[in-house]
Amino acid sequence: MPTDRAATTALPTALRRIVGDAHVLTDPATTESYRTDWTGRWRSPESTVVVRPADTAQTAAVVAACADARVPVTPQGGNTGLVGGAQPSVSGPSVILSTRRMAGIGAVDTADRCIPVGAGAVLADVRAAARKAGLTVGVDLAARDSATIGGMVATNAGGVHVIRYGSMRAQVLGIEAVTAAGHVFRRWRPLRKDNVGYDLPGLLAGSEGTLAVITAVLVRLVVPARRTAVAVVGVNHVADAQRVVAAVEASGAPVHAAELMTATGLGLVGRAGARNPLRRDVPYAVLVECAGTPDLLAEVLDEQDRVLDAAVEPGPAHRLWAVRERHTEVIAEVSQTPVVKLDVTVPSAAMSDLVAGVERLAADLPDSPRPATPVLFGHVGDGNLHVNIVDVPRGRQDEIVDAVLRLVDALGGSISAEHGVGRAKRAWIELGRDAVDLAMMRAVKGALDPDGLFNPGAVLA
Ligand code: FAD
Ligand code: 2HG
Ligand code: ZN
Repeated sequence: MPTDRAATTALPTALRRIVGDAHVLTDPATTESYRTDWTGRWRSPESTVVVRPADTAQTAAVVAACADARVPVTPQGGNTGLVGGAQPSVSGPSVILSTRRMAGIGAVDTADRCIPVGAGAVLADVRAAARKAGLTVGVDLAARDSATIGGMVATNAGGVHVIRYGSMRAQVLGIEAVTAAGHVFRRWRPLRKDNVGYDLPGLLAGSEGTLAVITAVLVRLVVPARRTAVAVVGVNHVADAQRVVAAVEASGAPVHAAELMTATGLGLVGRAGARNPLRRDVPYAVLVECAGTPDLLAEVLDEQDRVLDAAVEPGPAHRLWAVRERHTEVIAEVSQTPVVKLDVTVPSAAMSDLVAGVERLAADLPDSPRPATPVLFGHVGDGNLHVNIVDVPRGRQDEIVDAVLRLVDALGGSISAEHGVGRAKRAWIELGRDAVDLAMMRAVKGALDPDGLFNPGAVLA
């Protein structure tokens, strides 16, 4: 969207009138944390203005003011996204609309099992509120102390319990959002069934700030299992990890999580203080959480001849979970170059080929400054693997991303399982989405945001 210079100079003044002086940030030192993403790889220009509306009405007024000034708006929640989606990259003036002040959490509706929250409410706080009513949110992830519900809906976040409860889209019972025209769109009924026309809330889920600013969500809640058991199980092969998960499922115990780790990842997090609970070194480990008792889970594992070793505990088993959850943070700390971070799914039968293929590709890279090392982990029960490669030489990063994503496509997978496309994967969107599909997506974008106000440069070029 072309910008009118006179209007953009006046924009901060107009925004201050809407949200108050304290909530329009222009000083680059103050805006730094909003302008840099979690990985440190994506940075917005210093000229980016941050505006922090308090509620939906202010958000609508901010969007209208930005539209008048022809200045693009990038919504931002907790800024924990891993694909650069919350960092405007446009060279001209642009605005980050932070939702963090819209963090209100309403009363739990126990009859219809849901909770109304502002888009800026942080997942951990919403989970805590639900827990007081004996309920929980079906989605959980390691960034729970910062990730916002609005950001999680906007990315259709996955996390560790997708295998049990589905991803964030499935947790949306109602939604409120500000459109590019500055209108407030609201579907807000706690209904499990509602088939009147198109699923617009479902469309906004996963739209990554390109179609509307989500201001509030009516989040579905679920009844947590009364008892859970967690095991970290050592195996020789990826296929054996999949067999272990299938065996637990076949036992009738609902599986709540199934997370793959490798010897490399276990070694890294172990050196950072999260000790491998297994008594021997193993090539792969799978963390399985299921409803039931540790005795029942141990019984199932005892019957599996592929199991090399296992540590079983009653849930929540924080010690076992820490080994899995610390991967992202530890990987970021150890790499001497920006981590190549991909998030892909393949059909279950292709998972072993994916792992072997990534290891081959990394081995072909030059050992500079150190050998490039793949650290693979993730939600194996959903076919979702997080491909992280540390110490990839700076000049070879795009090449390895391209090779891995083409491998994923060739294996019939998806180049974005749960983190989204953002800016990081925009150049590869044609892999896995054909011309008709892309044309329909562009038509949706054109209809809902004809002037390209929201998050230009993310998702679609
Ligand atoms: P942000 O990073 O602020 O924004 C993400 C995207 O959503 C951007 O495109 C932004 O424009 C848009 N957006 C944000 N808020 C709104 C809004 N209100 N309206 C419209 N658009 C909006 N992700 C997973 O899926 N599964 C995981 O298991 C997982 N684990 C993680 C663990 C760690 C340690 C970290 C750092 C990240 C992890 N993530 C995971 C990624 C991240 O936490 C999720 O993508 C999360 O949903 C982002 O929420 P956020 O509030 O931080 O959004
Ligand atoms: C997880 O499952 C997140 O922990 C982050 O999706 C994955 O760091 C990553 O690549
Ligand atoms: Zn994940």
